[in-house]
Amino acid sequence: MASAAAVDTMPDALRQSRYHMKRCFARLTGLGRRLMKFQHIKDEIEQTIEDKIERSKVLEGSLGDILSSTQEAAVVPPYVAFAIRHSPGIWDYVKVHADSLSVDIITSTDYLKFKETLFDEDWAKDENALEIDFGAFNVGIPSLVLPSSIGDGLGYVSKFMTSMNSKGPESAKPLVEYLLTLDHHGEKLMINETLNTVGKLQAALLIADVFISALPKDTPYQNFEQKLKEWGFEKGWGENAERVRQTMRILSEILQAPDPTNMEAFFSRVPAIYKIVIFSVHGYFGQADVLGLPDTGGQVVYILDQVKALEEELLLRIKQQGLNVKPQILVVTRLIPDAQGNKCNQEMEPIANTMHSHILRVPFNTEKGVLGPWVSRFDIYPYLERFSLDATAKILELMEGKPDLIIGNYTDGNLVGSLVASKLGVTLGTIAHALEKTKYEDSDVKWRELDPKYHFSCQFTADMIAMNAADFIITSTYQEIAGSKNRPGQYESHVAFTMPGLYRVVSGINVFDPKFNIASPGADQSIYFPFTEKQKRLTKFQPAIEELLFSKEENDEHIGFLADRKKPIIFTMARLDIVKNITGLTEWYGKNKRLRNLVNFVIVGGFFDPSKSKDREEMAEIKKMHSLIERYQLKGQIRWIAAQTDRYRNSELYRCIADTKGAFVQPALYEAFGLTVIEAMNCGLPTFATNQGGPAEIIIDGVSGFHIDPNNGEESSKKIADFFEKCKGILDIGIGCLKQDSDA
Ligand code: UDP
Ligand code: LCN
Repeated sequence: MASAAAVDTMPDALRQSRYHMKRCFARLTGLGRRLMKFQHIKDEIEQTIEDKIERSKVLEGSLGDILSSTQEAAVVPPYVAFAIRHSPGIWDYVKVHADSLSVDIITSTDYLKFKETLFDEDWAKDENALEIDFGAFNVGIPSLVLPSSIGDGLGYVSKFMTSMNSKGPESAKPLVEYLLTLDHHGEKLMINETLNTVGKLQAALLIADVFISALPKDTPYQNFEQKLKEWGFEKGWGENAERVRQTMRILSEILQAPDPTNMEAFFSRVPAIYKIVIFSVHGYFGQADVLGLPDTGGQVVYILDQVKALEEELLLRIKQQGLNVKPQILVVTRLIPDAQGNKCNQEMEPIANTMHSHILRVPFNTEKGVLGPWVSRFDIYPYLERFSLDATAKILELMEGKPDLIIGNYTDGNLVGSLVASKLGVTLGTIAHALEKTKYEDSDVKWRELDPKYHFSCQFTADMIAMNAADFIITSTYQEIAGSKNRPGQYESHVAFTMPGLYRVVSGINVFDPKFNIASPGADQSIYFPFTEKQKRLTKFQPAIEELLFSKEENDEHIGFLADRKKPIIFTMARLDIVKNITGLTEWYGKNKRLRNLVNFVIVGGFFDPSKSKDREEMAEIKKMHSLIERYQLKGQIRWIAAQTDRYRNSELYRCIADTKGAFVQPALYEAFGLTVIEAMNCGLPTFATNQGGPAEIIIDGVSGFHIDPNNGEESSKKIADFFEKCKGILDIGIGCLKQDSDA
């Protein structure tokens, strides 16, 4: 979506500051062909117009607004092309001639071509270069307009359906037709062919209402089932008279004069889903001894939490609607024959605290047989098509038919989900929480350079196929879809982008599509509760945690030691991915003497021996950790603990850190959501978390925690040190007062 109005003022604004602007543009083009980010452009302008007053005069008004909304600029002398983002999801592209300062509003396609010339000029000029336009398939699909409504798809769809059903008596016909399709194993639900028109349904609902109103509210459905059947009603309206009457009233009101609240309420009662398949393919997907292993973190925790919640919800709805159906949920993942002492080599595993949910593991079959070892999520693509076929066969067998809903998670699960859903003709929901594209700067235009390591050409293609195939997309936050004021969202970065030499995406996804819905993950409150709830504390873990944190010896589980155990602890826990930036935090700590004097530092993550890891990034990070501990002489102040796999013990670890009056720090270069942030906060730890990604939306800076800038370690470590200094000051005053009291 673009707003040409804002850039319409650009020619005038440039004209008014012609002298300074000509110098600025000469400076930009003087640098030669390049891609520049906002900060870089700002620095150049500041250096050109040295005088502060002059500079602010020039940058006041619309020119300043436009420049501050610029995400990047492609410099191809004598032109500079700007990608301007006015607000989430709203972009304009303009091309300015550096000498004449003439301004042309250009299309996203032209902007991408301009950008491509910086990387592969021949391809940029090639008329046959592959161009992808998913937008072309969206004609006629209703779309939101307001950036503030992005992510509230359900609310919008309810309103849209309300308006569609308000166009006269026959406009509810599709609703009647939909109800007629409902059945379970061939048994009709809600209505049968007797009620095949809006008029007949309305009349029958009236009669039924009079009849049911006369019954005691708790009369079981079976007692009046026969009567309702005579009028054309089938099972599914409710378990007793009260519930049936409510459901019928809601529908009668919709047929009389639809409104979004009733629309949503009615559809939440329609029995349509009993069997769900969730694809979460990569990593070690298990319930024990897997967390902290490469590629195995929040996604596993999140899916297992969701399965429990989904099963509870299914059971409740089935009961409330008066049906006698068993739900079934299968989490389908990869079977890893070379599992490292966990259950990832078992085909079926019941999911704890559920009755009808299982993990189903299907191996990666290749021409050479079943693949044994774990495979990084970046290298997984060659196996997925075959996996989809094998998984489909197994699912059909176990479910004795098709599932009612397929959910994908992360790129690989979403791609498999889209293949299986399209083959079986089943509704598809996708979840990503971590699209890789925004984690690595310019990962699209630099795809050639990054492909040997990350295979982004496959990953971004898979992401776009899945997100466009999805009937709905669940995101963790608003920022995941459309970012914040200054930073584009993860999905938004797929709107228009290019991989020079491969293909150009002129319309990859529409962030205003109502398929986007925000439903944030939570932390299991029965595990992650505040350290102050003494009676609930998991004291059985405390001796082991004491050893883990404070014993002086180094072994396979911990290295380093804490010489002064009275100091508070700053704590971090993550997989040792580069993006998690644990080495960054170690370096900030190493460099900041004040912080080192105030607090100890405890890390949980990875292994100590790089040769034990099969993950490229983890190996590099392990080596870096050792060299930082050496360079900054951290022993005595740092405790590095290997990845921990027990969620219960980890929750007590957070609380033990809180006992030391410590804090949690999440320093990621980019974090999609960040489960550790909410786990730590639930345990009562003051939390400092990256301002790049989900945590920026989870935490209100200075109110519920603190934002830190992973790209400015000095400022971030100062912020942490200031906090502890302030706390120490308050504590010293408190101790002073207590002493005075006792002296008196
Ligand atoms: N975790 C763990 N042991 C570790 C590292 C992480 O149990 O050594 C858990 C952590 O408590 C959280 C999840 O793994 O539940 C990590 O989720 P997050 O969203 O923070 O990051 P992700 O790993 O998904 O990128
Ligand atoms: C993936 C991530 O990268 C994390 O930021 C999330 O917290 C996790 O999934 C669960 O949603």
